[in-house]
Amino acid sequence: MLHLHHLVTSRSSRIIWLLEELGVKYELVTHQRGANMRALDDLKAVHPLGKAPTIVDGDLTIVESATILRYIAERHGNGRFMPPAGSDARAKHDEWLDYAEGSLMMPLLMSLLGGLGGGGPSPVQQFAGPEVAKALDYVSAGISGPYLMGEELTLADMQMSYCVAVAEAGGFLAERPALAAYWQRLQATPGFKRTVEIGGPLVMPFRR
Ligand SMILES: N[C@@H](CCC(=O)N[C@@H](CS)C(=O)NCC(=O)O)C(=O)O
Repeated sequence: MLHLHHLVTSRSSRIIWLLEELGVKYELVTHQRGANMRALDDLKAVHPLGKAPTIVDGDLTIVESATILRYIAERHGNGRFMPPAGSDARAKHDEWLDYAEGSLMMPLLMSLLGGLGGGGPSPVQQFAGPEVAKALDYVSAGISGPYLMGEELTLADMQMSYCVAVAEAGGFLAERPALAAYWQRLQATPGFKRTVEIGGPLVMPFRR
């Protein structure tokens, strides 16, 4: 049976969402964070990086949310929640799927964590701030219906959900009503609600 290694308040919620939508049987293994917010050694015993999400499916152990989402949708979901391979829509979908971690998360986290000391914008925040604004505006302008890809919920939305949750925690949605409304729609879906029931909140309250 597929095992999903889930770290509390983390990106692994994305995978719970997909598994629940597909009705795939899986075992959830929940890991706690240490005092420094890092994963504890029990996650490193599963994969040398000690990161969540990690899945173990038979002989295969893989990390990286986007890769895991694609793998599960293809292997266990008949390609559901993705536009057909080779289509323009699929290329755009995959751009969103990869953009979330490849370009958006790094400046977002730099901006958030760079401000933890207080005392005005830190050099890290000054560096990352304009990039976050550009990236979030790009996502906001790209929402092409209720969801990123239009009428249908896709893997791209599941992937983006964590980014938008972090953006909200950082106060970045206040001046982006379209992105805030998108986040409301995601949270209102039965699949997302079930995800939170099972895995808990995506992010912990953040002190700004
Ligand atoms: N790009 C990776 C990032 C994985 C990642 O950094 N996960 C965090 C949780 S949100 C983690 O495992 N943190 C624990 C640690 O770094 O010790 C993905 O999308 O899966």
